[in-house]
Amino acid sequence: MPKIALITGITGQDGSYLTELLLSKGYAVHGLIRRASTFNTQRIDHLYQDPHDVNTRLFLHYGDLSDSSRLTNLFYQIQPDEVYHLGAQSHVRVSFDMPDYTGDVTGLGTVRLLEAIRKSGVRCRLYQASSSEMFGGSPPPQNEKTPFQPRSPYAAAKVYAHWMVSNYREAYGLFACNGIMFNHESPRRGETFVSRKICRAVARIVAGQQKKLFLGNLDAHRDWGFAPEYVEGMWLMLQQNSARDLVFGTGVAHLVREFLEEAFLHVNLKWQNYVEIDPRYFRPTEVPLLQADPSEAKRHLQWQATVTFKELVKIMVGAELRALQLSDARSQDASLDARFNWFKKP
Ligand code: NAP
Ligand code: F7E
Repeated sequence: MPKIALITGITGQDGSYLTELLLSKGYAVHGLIRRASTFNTQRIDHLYQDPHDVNTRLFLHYGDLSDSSRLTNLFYQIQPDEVYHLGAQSHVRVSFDMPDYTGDVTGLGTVRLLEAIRKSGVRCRLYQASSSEMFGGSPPPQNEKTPFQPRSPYAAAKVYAHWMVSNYREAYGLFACNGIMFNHESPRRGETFVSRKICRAVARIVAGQQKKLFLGNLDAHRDWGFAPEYVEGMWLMLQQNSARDLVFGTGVAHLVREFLEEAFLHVNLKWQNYVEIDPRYFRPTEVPLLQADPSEAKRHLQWQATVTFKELVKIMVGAELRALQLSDARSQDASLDARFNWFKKP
């Protein structure tokens, strides 16, 4: 019998890569999707399988993290062996506009999921998507012992989710892990996160479709890695003999300004000629410097990020240029193909 996985947030960046990873390992994958008036499954459309086919291993279920009874019913119905909880209102800037909603979905949504596991009595392992944002104002490098100092409604909601998962592990013996992941990006990143916003703008400027790029704070440091490597870390956490929380990152931090510089260099343009600062993208409280100490993940899982900052920017700018047919589809990086042969290239 194949192992059964349930993924919340399957339509997101990480959910799509994780689905590919688990399908490649022979899992049956069930995903929670939100009902929307427009299609929201673009990131997993290439994985679609006809539900009438007996060999189908990907199943999608309507549901929402705000709906407890639906979550509980899905556990009875699916009986998963492994649960990957990735669903969230994940945008930090937006969380200042929608603190109530963010607390409900990102914080309480996790509690609803934990309760669904407990009430249904299904014996499963749980991965929960904690975030480096929880470290907020704590000085770098940040690791499993670093105190949390959340600086946004998003980060505060994640801290709540994190501690609730720890509590259910202690109180009810649930095999539950928090992966404290630093920023990870890819060509499938949401268009309003800074990495994708910059790379998309570079291609559109080259194509003559955009003249200016409006950004906020260029002086924050982030530890940016490549998303497919991070979903491998999620899977590894649930294959261990015991549950523990771990930090995932590259260990190297760069300024937003450096990301800009690197992305525009790929097309031989000076970013200073195109970028303007728009205060609407500033956050009421910013997190100045996130840099992981991922040594515990290496020790316990032999997990290590291998894609460098320069490679990441190259992958992302390259994907945007190809999407606008500004470079040859065959220009895909061959070494990347060899290293990540389990996922289908965007
Ligand atoms: P993402 O692309 O924003 O995806 C979020 C997913 O959650 C989407 O599938 C979204 O559905 C779903 N979702 C949102 N509200 C929901 C609700 N009320 N009910 C059910 N599903 C809902 O995020 P990501 O980058 O893949 O990140 C995955 C998880 O890791 C998130 O929890 C994020 O907070 C966390 N995280 C991310 C990073 C990172 O750098 N990427 C780092 C640390 C932690 P729709 O597609 O319908 O919107
Ligand atoms: O911002 C600055 C911004 O929105 C990065 C989420 O996945 O990672 C992500 O959160 C930096 C910040 O990511 C713009 O102020 C400047 O300093 O790409 P971001 P994030 O806030 O770090 C963590 C780990 C998560 O858990 C989250 O879910 O870039 N910045 N100008 C800008 N940011 C955005 N979005 N847009 C700008 O125009």
